Amino acid sequence: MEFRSDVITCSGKYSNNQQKLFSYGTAGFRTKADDLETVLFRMGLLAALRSKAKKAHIGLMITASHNPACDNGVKLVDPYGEMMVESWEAHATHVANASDDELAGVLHCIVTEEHITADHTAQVVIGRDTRPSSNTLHAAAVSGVEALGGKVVDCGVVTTPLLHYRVRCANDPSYGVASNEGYTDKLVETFLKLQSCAQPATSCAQPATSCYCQDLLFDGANGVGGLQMAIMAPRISQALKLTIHNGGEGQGVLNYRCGADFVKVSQSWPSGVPATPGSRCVSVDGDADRVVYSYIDELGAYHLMDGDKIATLVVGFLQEQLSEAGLALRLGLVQTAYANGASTAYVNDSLKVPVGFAKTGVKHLHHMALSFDIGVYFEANGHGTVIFSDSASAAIKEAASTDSPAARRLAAVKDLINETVGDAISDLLLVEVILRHRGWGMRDWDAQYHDMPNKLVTVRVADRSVFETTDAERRCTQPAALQPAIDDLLSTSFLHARARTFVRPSGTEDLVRVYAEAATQSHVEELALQVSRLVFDLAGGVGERP
Ligand code: NG1
Ligand code: ZN
Repeated sequence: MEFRSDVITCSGKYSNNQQKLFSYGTAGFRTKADDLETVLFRMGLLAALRSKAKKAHIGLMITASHNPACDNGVKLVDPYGEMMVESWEAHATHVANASDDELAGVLHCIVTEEHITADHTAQVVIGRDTRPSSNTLHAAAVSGVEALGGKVVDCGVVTTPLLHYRVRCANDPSYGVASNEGYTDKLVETFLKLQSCAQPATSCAQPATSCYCQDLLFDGANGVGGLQMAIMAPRISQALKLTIHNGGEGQGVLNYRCGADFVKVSQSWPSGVPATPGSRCVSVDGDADRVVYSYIDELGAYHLMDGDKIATLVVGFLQEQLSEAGLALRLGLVQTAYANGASTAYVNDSLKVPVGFAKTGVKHLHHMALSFDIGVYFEANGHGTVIFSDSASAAIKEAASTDSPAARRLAAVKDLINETVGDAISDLLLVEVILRHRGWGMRDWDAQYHDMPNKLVTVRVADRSVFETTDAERRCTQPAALQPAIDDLLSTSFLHARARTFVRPSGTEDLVRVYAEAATQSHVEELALQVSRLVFDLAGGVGERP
């Protein structure tokens, strides 16, 4: 294949004039939007090559998820709607960082290494979020695909999970209709089917906390989730009465003091949503792939229901349905080190379902979940889904053809779930199905286990690449002095035995994260502070010492 320099720079329009180095991390490239135009053009080129290599549709999503509105990002999606394979991440980093003069050589190397031939026309499915910068970046990506003679399937402004769904359907029509409406119809119809078979919602004095209540406040983070929910809410109103807040379009700033990331990290109610005792709220993030719930009890106290609470609810439900349907399938949960210790103990000890630990980043969780017949995976921040093996799907389908209500419920639940990637909207509908099925209010759900007090803080260091971790990121091997110092701290008398802490470099931002969990909030505060200071002192902290 020929790579003329005027073609692969769009006659100089997309030149690499930057000193900045880009690295394709757990969520692709993510940084200030102003730095990304050439990167997006080049990811258009790379997506076209990946499509030729796989002879299939490839996805390209423009979003920086829960990050501030001034950021943006891009990630590529493989044919079955999964994150792009790790071996191509290095190609992405090389392509993004090459000088204009080096670029043709880098592209040639990829073509040779991946045995790419010119005979397949590239097809790239492109989606973008609501950020102001997404339009310009979209134009750059389209130009990149077209520069290599590829065709673009433009999904417009969509949630990240919808883009993953579109890629999957483009390559595997049996998964669903490959259009935005196809996705909406699939979720709406399956949800209404499941809810129409469920117990009627009862009315009681404190609906949101003591029994299932159809009223739900929706916090759209002022992003694309609000737009998608505005389409769906009227169509499901007979089963779920959603009131949309932070719906974007002039209602507020994207991800600012609202949305799933804000709610999870600050453990507080989102701004822009009325906070009345007895109300419950579901928050999604800026691109609607994460979801967390919150509620305010009758006494006015705030409660967070994070990804761990959702995971345990889903695992408990699937376990019960499998047993009712008489299906002996291997069910398992995959978590990360950030999972609250109480949730792990609940699933292991009370539900007796195996729990695996993967590194942060959904591709790692997804991969491990494939080892179960039915693998549930969730990050504590609310990113997660359920995946079914082919044999599990076949067994459920067969059982559903008999008159087993549980098997039929499982078959419908499989349709409701977006197996390609965590999907806030599909996940929240599943949560509602389970709560309704059980007649549970928020307090019933919350009572499954009590979270250990915990805290997540960040520390800036000169070079986060000096950090290395092991044991699913639960221990730090570099800088060498850090883990022994943390172990010393954990053995000191001010902490009880159940305290836990770990340090890892972020894969998406230029900082290091410190997580602490202990028996009391004051222990957590102290532990997080002490570990942050160790990181700062032993690993070249920048700015003010914690
Ligand atoms: P990093 O920045 O690597 O911690 C964050 C989240 C991940 C994942 C990615 C992708 C935490 C602690 N980390 O990764 O779970 O969601 O962003 O968006 O929430
Ligand atoms: Zn997101």
